[in-house]
Amino acid sequence: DELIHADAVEKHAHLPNLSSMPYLGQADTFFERHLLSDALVEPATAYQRQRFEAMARSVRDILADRWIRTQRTYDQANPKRVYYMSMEFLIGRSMSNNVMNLVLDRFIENTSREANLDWLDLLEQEPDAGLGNGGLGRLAACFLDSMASMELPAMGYGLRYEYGMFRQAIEDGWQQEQPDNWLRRQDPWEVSRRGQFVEVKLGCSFEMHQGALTIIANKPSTLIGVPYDRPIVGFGGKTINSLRLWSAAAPDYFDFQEFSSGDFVGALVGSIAAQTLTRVLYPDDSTEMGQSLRFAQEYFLVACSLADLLRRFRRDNDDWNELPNKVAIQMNDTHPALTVPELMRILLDDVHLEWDHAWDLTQRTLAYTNHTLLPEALEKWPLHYFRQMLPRQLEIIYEINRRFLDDVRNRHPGDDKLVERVSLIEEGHEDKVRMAHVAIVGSHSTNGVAAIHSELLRTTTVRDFAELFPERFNNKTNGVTPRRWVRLANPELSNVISEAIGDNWVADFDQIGRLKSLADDASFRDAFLSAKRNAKVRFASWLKESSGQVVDPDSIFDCHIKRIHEYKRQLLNALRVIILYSRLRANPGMTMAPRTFFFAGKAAPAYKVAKLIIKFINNLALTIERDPLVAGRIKVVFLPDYCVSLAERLIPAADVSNQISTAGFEASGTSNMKFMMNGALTLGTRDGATIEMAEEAGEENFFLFGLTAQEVADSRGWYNPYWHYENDAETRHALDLIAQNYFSANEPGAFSALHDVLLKNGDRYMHLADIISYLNADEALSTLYGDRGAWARKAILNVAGSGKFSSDRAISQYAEEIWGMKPCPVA
Ligand code: GPQ
Repeated sequence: DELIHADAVEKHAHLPNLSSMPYLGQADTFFERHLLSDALVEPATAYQRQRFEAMARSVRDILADRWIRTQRTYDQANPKRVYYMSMEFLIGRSMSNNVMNLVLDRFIENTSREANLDWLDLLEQEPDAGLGNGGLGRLAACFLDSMASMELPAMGYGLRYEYGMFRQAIEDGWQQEQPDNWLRRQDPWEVSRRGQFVEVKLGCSFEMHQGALTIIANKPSTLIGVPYDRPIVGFGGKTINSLRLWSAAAPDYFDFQEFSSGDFVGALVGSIAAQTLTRVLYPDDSTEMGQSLRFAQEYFLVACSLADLLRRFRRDNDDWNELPNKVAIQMNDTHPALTVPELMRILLDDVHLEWDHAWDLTQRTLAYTNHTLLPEALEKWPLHYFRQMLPRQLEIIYEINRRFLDDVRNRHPGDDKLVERVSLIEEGHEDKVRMAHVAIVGSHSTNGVAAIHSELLRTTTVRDFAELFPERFNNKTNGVTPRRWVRLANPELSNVISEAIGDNWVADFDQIGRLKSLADDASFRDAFLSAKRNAKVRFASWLKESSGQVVDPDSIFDCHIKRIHEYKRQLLNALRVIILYSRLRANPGMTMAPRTFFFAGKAAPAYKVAKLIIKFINNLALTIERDPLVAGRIKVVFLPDYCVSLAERLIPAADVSNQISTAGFEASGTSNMKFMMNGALTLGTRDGATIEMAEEAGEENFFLFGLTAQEVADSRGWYNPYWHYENDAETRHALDLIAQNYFSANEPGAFSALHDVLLKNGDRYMHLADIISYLNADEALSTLYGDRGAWARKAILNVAGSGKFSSDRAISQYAEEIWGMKPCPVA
């Protein structure tokens, strides 16, 4: 049982010795008490889910003292605090992560033995907390881990969606969305703090009409935000921060007017509408989204969080000038950008500061992270949403804009075009507020999430702003936590690493660079390869058990797992597979290492092309499966319901990581980093953080291909997919197979829309331009696979070069360069 190491506490001698705590001696009684008094069952007859809850409660008991002590330390020291505001926190499961960070291996071992528990099976009882769509939400979760591990006084603010990201089922190849009612059973980690509720005043009301939440414009109402806290355990269990999630509720008092008019039931039923606001996460990722309820959710997050953090600030400080010295607010994309007008509203209307004073404090407190260059993903909210729901905040935005544009006119007299471009308001047949402009103008820092992304942000997307305020722009390349993504997800590889360089790399990931000198060490290579092979065997047996699918652990595990999006080019990967398949069919005697191509990812429910891509990959899988000519040589597997726990299983088993977005479109990517840390080789374009990864590992250890961002931009005007179709026989053959219904014999025409995307509609993401170089890189990679020593060497150099991509590094740069913060260790 790899998760249980009897010697773990000794190995982590530099961490606090939790095993000296008195209750660890009676672990089983601890656990049994929860079964008896919370679930009222006899331990012997308890269901596995009840055991999970009792175990989680036991772990919470252990961390409770430290959690309270962390808060007390902050209250006494009154340090500068950072608030990470995000509409998404994709945290996944908490049990094993908390156990790891608390170094409770021995406690778990004792309890499991004495209570006769199957620990690994118990872990499966916990649903993923899927409160996010993809990279942006997972980044927020990794950042929380790093902030706590680095002892920063930090708090995450988000929404407590009752329904997280939908569950994806595949039926007849098509994605079906199923609700993810993850809170159906009480979550053992969260603590409700009803006493700390806040009030949110809105210019509108909510009513239910035919089962749907409806906004009633210009009828002011009050909502209640109830906070639910989740512990964020820093590595070693020294610091335990909170993630505070808001749940919407109606005020406890009735609407007296309706009550006195006799409509007792009506007044109560009305309150159901309010509670519906935080019911569900919008399942859109980097796509257009304009629902007014989403707008209301965003305001609700901002209003609750600001009320809460300012109440705390006022408790500990009496001078409002201290605000930027005591509070940093990081806005995770523009989703919480209403923080700008809301903070201004409070400082003007409630605190009664002068405009300039309020504006100075606002700008110095706020900072903004941009996560995309895709124009359709930049939020713009119709003015009438503001008029209906937030009239005062709109007035404030107008005034911010008036002053800002006056300043621009002063600095650039006569440049009306510039004024039009930078205005916070976009005029058109429907006027809109440009939220990215609000965020940039209202804050002191705007950062991108990888070097190339920050550069393109400065030189293209918001170039005018970078010229007006150059000092505000900076880069913070993303990172991921090596605790969850290596130590926890890949215990066997972790042990191989620790045997070689000690275990300090878990907390100080720069140490991983020491593996470099072992890349040529034959016995280390062997240990490394054997850990990798065992991870593949484990994945294969999990897959067989959970779905019946059989994959060969001796084939190359080639992975492409992320949201389905045209710019991420799952279609390019599919074209590669079709061409390799065609080569094999044409020449069955050719030598080629056996391959398994894994795809996984969800499509936004309204994104038709993305859903069709899923169907296409599934049909491709079936066609290949049914072809005896290629049996045992290539296989395509679409893994349904991609989520954090699936990533934790697959990434350790991956040989090849596909990071193949059209250059210039993927802001950073973060799964690319997880693959690298787990010893996969990257087949990728020069995009996002992949560029920096190759720099760190050495380009000779990477498999880069395709147009650069510059080349993509330069050829935009004349690019013609038909040229590639006509001039490359393999490309043409692949497209013809699609057109001839080779993959849709029983569904003629099913994929004509995809054929159109690639040819008739101009191939916006330039798939065809990159096919040949993709295949060349692929061939170099699959040939290398035959030379196990050479493969191991490159893979080890990749792991060794991944030090920069720890979220600890990213967070220390945010803390130093944006927040101006220092650690506040817990006594
Ligand atoms: N990202 Cl705008 C999302 O996951 N969702 C979004 O709505 C937007 C961006 C991603 C982005 O596509 C990746 O390249 C980044 O690595 C990730 O954010 C974190 O920065």
